[in-house]
Amino acid sequence: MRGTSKKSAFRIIAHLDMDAFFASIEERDNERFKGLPIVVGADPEGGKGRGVVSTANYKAREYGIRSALPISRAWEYSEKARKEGKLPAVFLGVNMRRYSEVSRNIMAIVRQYAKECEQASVDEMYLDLSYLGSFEKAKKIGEAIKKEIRDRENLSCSMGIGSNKLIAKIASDYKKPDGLTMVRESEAEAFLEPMGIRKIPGIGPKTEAVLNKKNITLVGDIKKYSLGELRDMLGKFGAELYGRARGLDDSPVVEEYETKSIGEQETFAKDTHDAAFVSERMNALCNSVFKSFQGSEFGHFRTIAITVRFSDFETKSRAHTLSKDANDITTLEFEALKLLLPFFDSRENPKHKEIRLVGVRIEKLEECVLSL
Ligand code: TTP
Ligand code: MG
Repeated sequence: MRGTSKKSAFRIIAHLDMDAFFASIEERDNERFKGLPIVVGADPEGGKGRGVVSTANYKAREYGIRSALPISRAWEYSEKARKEGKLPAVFLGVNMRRYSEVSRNIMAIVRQYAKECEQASVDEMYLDLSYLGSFEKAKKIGEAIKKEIRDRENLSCSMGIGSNKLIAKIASDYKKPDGLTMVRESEAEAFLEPMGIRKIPGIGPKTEAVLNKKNITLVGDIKKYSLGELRDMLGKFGAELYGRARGLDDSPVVEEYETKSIGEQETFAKDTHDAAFVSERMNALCNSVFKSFQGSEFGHFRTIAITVRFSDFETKSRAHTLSKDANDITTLEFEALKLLLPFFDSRENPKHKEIRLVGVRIEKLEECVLSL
């Protein structure tokens, strides 16, 4: 959504992101893990595990362990460290229920400081602090929020303050952990120019490769190209990038209807082509998701989404939104299977790759409302 009327208005936006969120909670709650390298994610199974790292604390990051790394690799890095006489990492499973609870507490603290807040993920939030009228005041509020989170939750976060969401987000990542970076509008372009292009939200490995081919490695390099040239290179996103490289972003902080979803995924012990097996696992996941749904405060779902990861880690998601709300397992299983079937033939799997992981998720959840 683009706010046209807000385009030229003076704004102060803050972005807050918790530090090593899942791992910090584990470290906080378990005296015996204090100061140790911690990895939260799939079971490493002594190096044979096939899932990935959700996150690692900063101590474990010193070993090269980070989000989305195969857990087997994380295990290798930890073993290597151990052989060098360093502390091996503590590997822990994901306790999402607890992290969501902490997330809710933190978001409630943050919401006291601004009327307009937007939760962007489990551990990040944007706040519109324009009402304060000055960056100096915004910085004081930023410090107060950090202190309150520290005092009440015993966790650290990093914050960025800027003239829009784009700058605020990049600034919060600038000094991690426990940082506070403020970038005024007049400083924004100089702040961005020396950064690697991956710092711009929306530039992933594929876009990076396209841009690298043109010798574009820093944000400043993007500015050497015209709007038309960037559009030729990257289509619609090219036009978007033209603005982002200049620190422009007029998207408002929107108190969105929280996109709640319930989902699960499973990495197979062995990559497979076996359609019957994969369908059976998908059904089992549907049943498990349905149980969580029944135990939740929600009464209906509208969207069913599946994820399939191939042996080379290529990952595809497909979703279907129903024409009306549903609340039954049959619909869930049927729609999930319908989305899955094209992955067994050339429609979604033209190279006939083996499947490594499948997942299912229900979205657009609605709370039970009593109707008269
Ligand atoms: P992030 O904010 O990206 O990471 P982080 O909070 O662990 O570390 P940082 O200090 O760099 O902000 O993600 C928040 C949480 O989301 C993270 O603790 C775990 C989860 N997560 C995953 O499960 N998988 C992922 O690939 C990523 C990036 C995050
Ligand atoms: Mg974080």
